Amino acid sequence: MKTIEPPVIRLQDYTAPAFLLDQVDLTFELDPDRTIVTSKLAVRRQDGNAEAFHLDGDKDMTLLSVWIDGRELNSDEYELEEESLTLHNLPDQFTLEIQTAINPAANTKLEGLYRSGGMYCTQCEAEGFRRITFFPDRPDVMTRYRVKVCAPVDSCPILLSNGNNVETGELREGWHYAVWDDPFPKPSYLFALVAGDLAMVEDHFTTRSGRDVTLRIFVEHGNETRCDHAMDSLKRSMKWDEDRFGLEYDLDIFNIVAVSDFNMGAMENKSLNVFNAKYILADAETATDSDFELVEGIVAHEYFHNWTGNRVTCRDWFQLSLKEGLTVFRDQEFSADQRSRAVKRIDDVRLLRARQFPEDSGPLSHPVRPDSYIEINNFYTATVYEKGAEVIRMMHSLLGEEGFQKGMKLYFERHDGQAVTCDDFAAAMADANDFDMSHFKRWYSQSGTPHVTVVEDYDAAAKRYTLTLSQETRPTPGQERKYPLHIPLRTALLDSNGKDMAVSRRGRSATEHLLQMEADKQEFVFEDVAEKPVLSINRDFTAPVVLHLPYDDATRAFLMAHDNDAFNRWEAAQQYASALMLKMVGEYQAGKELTVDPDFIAAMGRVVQDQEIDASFKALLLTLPSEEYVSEQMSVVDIDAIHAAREKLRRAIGEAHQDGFKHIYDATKQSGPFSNTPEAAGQRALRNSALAYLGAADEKTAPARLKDHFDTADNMTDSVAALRLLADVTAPEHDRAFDIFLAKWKSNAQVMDKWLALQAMSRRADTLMQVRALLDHPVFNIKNPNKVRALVGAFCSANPLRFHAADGSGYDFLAEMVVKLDKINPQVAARLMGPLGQWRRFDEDRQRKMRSALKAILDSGELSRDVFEIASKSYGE
Ligand code: B3K
Ligand code: ZN
Repeated sequence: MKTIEPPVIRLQDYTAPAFLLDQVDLTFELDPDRTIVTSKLAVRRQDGNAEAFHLDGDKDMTLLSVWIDGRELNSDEYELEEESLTLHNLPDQFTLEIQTAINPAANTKLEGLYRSGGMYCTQCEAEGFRRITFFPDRPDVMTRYRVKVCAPVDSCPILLSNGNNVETGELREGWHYAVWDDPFPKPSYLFALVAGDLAMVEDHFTTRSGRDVTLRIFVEHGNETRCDHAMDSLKRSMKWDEDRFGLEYDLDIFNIVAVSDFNMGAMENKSLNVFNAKYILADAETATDSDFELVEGIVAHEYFHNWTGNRVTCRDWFQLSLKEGLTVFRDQEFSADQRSRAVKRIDDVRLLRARQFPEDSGPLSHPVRPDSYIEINNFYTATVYEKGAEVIRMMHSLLGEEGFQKGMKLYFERHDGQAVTCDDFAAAMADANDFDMSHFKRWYSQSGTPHVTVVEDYDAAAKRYTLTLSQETRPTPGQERKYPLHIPLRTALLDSNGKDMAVSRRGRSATEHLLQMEADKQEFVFEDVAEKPVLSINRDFTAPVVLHLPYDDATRAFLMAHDNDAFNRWEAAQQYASALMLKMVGEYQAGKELTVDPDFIAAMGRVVQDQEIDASFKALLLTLPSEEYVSEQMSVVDIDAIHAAREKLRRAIGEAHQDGFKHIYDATKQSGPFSNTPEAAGQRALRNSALAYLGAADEKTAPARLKDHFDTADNMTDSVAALRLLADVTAPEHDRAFDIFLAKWKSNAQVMDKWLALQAMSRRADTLMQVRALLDHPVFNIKNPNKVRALVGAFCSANPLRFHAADGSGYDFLAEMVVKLDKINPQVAARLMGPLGQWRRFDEDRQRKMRSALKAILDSGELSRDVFEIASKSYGE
């Protein structure tokens, strides 16, 4: 390995900052190749023993001059290294001025100040501010910012930064400036600057205490009409945060800017959120229903950060989940309150299982609060975000809504304006409720997904039902020994009619009980249990665990039909289907004919016929577990077998219930203008699910049927549904539909991302060849993260059948792309590598090929910290 191993940063080494800042004044003279940044810091010694003041920097930045209290330092009066500037012999209080030159046009890492489509924008979280100026770039240094932005009027009529615009004016020939002052102290990662020629959409929101807030969304000219949904989502988020959390917005202005080149989804910079354009722009013609939901969820998420993240921030980056887990929980609750709660919960659990569970059982497994990292950008993970949100949700289940809100109130009373830790959050929850969180907090420090095994016993004579639960978490890297966790499980017992029985536990009679498991093995006794019950446990997925239940198929079918907890109804269907698919996998591997269980087909038939359930929930019940989910349950993944089993089952369901699906397809056709209400979206989801089953049932007529669906679609959801299925087909209809789509939408970046991804996810055998050809297509651009994720990301992460081709061609392709991308954008490159880290789960031949792809990356020359960390941890010993 040629890379010199970069240092490991550890939580246990944390020390408080030696110097604090009272004020920061920044001046930017914007120029594409040479922007001059002047920073003036009012510095105060915090630690009397501290000798040196350490400022972070970056090798892409040039230091021009350093001044202390008005005197310029000679170069022998400071230590300048590639990534730092250190000052010695300092007074207790002083003014430090630093001038740097940076090159936004050459910044392909998209961290710090960069150019995107002719505008200037910034991304500073986590450590991008140090690419703008030398600074104590750590979240526990909070201060007030005053920012002067200078630029030519014609190319940059719009000049934005955080806080309030307090001054504007003319400068030399053709130049102007704007001064922005942010009254709220903030860490450097929340700094933002945007300048360019942008169109603006404006609206207003009046807070409950009467503050009139101006809301503005800035987009490229021509996109003004595509902001309505984002603006509406913002206003609903502001109102919801007042109603549910009692939290109001705190400034007179809230700006959002949409940019085309962005590493992540969006960024919560104080009063100047910067978004990946993909998560702002949405209209009936170009956005799918899932796009509408994502825009709503992400706009809400960034807005909610204003309190959970900005007003109270993280002490250090190990505490990232303090703001992310909590804010994800808040955005999930917002979306649940806006649309179907059950459907939202199921979607969230599917995401957790698809992304977090594999992460937690693989080489990159880490606790919600990691203990160490090489590159913090690698820790914006499903564990920190989604499992972090589950940890907050469990606190909510344990304390109830009222108790949880009491905890939130105390958290803000104690910590507003501070940079704090996950322990501080848990302490506020504990103290406000007089609840002992000491055991529960292990969820923050222990990695891995607990497995809970359930054994039941019913004593008919005593009318007593006893559950014996045991928990086990398998070892993860760096954590050999695991301890029991505090696991809340909402539970009910169903009678033979499928109704929740009133049963007693510890003298309290109720139809639902929250079991709290704390030991490795524990008994839970229920009294007054009139008949042998059917267990419904972990309702609404109260705990993020894997359950091992003593159910047979008949019990699963019973719960699928009767459980009054919608989540567990869906879960029973999923478990029933997974068990069946695994059995079929066994048959496939033994070279036998695959047999389909008629009882399962009949159970699905009852779902098809059910008139009571709403359309979106029905569509979910009809969706078989993904190939990835089933893989998770196999000791050695056999993608071909899983694919064969799933296809066979889909065909059997489609054939058996053709009439029912035809009826659904016709009955759910909508007429009149497009509507994006949850009801209308539900109808579309159900109709497209019926379309898929009809196609599976009759492969001969499928291409024509799909092409007809495509031709008659009057919205993006239906067009994409048709293309997704046509993508797998080898027929003239395939090429025609993809060509028509390209011709119609080639100038729309968001739609072209879909066009690329749909082709990359095709199950056709020639997919990798197509993907390679698309790398040279004019709509592809390797410097644009959305395009890379749409083409390379979709192939490697969302097309297991072709990515895991037996000849290793998928692995070699990914290695080649990672090496190439690492030179351009390390964050994007590192994020593509996840699938290679799963090598231990595959057969020996694939293991060898996956590891050799990782080795090729490690041996390719100098690597970024980002790629080095993921590749070396994934490769293993
Ligand atoms: N906080 C940002 C993510 C920043 C990513 C830095 N690599 C978006 C969010 O979670 O809201
Ligand atoms: Zn966030």
